[in-house]
Amino acid sequence: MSSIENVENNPNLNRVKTIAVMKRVLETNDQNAIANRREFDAKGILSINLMSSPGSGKTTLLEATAKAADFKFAVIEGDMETNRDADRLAKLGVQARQITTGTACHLEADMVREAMSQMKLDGLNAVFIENVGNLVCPASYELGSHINVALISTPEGDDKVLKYPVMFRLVDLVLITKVELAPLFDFSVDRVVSEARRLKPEVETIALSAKTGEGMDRWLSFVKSRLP
Ligand SMILES: Nc1nc2c(ncn2[C@@H]2O[C@H](COP(=O)(O)OP(=O)(O)O)[C@@H](O)[C@H]2O)c(=O)[nH]1
Ligand SMILES: [Mg+2]
Repeated sequence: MSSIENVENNPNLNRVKTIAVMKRVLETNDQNAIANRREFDAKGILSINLMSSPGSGKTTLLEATAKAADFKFAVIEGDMETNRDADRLAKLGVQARQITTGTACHLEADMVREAMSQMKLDGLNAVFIENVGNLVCPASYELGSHINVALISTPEGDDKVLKYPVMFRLVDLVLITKVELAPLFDFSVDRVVSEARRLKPEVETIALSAKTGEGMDRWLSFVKSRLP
């Protein structure tokens, strides 16, 4: 093997190269996130990034929010494939733009930027961004949102917070969803609240059910209290 091939196949060097590329990707993402935030600010819009495992109730929460909210909002939906979530919100008269990420397990700020450019943002009070469902990758990509929210549903189990510390250190609010099912899943709301506070003492927590309506008033008050 020539010395050039030796260098190119060196696993340590490849790791360094990968890290350098990732650093550039994240720096570019941060620039786009700053531009998104500036646009939200200029238009007086609160933007909220919803992150969770698939199926923990992000879209159902947005549907319930659409039925109860007295502020104007639009939704940016992130999924790897299909327009299903945007269609669910559009049915309720909410302006909803779907982003399909293909293979990516998270939204990036330039995807959100592109969606924003296709939306009517004037006159809105809030934009909810439903991230691709998982508790890992979305935590590494700023979108320009003012508030980051993690949802954890009772069927997922009450042990998840400390398993995904990067996510739970990032978020401003933890929503415990499907709370009416907590007894069925031996789910301790107190455990989740105390573990979330262990990672981030100032984090807010709300337990709610989009199906029974329990806790929805606290969620709506939380959002309204942060509108510009
Ligand atoms: N029992 C119950 N089911 C819920 C609640 N919220 C959502 N679901 C159900 O959970 C499933 C996944 O919800 P969805 O909103 O699509 O989750 P997403 O993937 O996080 O957007 C659906 O079958 C919903 O009907 C809730 O508060 N209580
Ligand atoms: Mg969804």
